[in-house]
Amino acid sequence: MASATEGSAEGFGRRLFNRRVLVGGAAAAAGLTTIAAASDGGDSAKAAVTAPTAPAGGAVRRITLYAERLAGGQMGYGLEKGKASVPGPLIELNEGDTLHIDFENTMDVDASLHVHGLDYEISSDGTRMSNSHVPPGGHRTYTWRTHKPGRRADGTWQPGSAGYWHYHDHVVGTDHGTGGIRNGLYGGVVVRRKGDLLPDRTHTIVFNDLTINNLKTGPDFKATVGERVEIVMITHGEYYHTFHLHGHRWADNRTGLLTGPEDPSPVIDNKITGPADSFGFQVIAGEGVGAGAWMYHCHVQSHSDMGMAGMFLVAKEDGTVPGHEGHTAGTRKTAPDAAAPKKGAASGHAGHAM
Ligand SMILES: [Cu+2]
Repeated sequence: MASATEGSAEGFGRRLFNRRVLVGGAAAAAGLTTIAAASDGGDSAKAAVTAPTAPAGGAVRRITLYAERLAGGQMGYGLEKGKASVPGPLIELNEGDTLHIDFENTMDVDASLHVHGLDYEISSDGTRMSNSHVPPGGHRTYTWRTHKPGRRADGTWQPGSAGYWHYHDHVVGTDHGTGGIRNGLYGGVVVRRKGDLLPDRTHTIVFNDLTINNLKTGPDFKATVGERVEIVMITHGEYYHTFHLHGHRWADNRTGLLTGPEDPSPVIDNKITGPADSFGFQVIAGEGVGAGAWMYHCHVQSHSDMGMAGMFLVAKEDGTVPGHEGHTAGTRKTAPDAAAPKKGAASGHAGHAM
């Protein structure tokens, strides 16, 4: 294990939770969402979408974010003092929104906030080189802006900010924040475009070195069959990984969703991902396959064997998960994975290629 988190992740698991910060002003829909069933004919693209969607952006919001030391040498971001988590809170915006973040560094080392994908001035870069980091006990306001897509003056097309992004420290340990990221100073950002489908629940999964969310074995995520579940997937650290989810698949595009039968986006259930990559998608939990303990994992075999696996627990309406006896994927020596190598070939490679 090439991770400073080794030995510290145990006992940290119950600390894990994702605080969801909805900055754009839209309330996440509570109930089940449905899309009118698409017919098999050409009219399906016209089927009315009845699921809740993101509103237009343009709001100006302010939050406070704390950087804190956690047990076992870990570090986290939190919305309240004493409530830091790994990953940090998921921050949601709508295209056009501006977010002012009053950042307080409660730690005894310099820390910062650096975001991917959004618009910011150099004073909000979060790097030592731009003197936009925060000393121990200090405060700083970082401002993130977003914009809608549009036509530039020269007629070319400018992409909007909508997407699955992330933020992280950029100064702890090294001038690249290597120590901060390794210890847990990271979190997800979702920027939605007007009309984007809103999920019932969102889970953030971060492959960080050989951990998931800085845990030695991947955390389990819960949903009820039929819920629209959004996954925000981020990678950090030293390695390339492949993210695989059992029983569900998604479109390899901005939203992870197809817009209709003619949408050319590839549909996948496995995606290669490297340091600082991020992507996201939505699935209907158990759609076509039913409730169950559906594994997700890195599909680099030695990585999954070393614990980079967890469960997407899709419960029936009565709350039970068929076939789930309470263990997590990462605690099994040999994953019960139909796609895994033949019996006997999946174990014994711990340390391989590390
Ligand atoms: Cu991996």
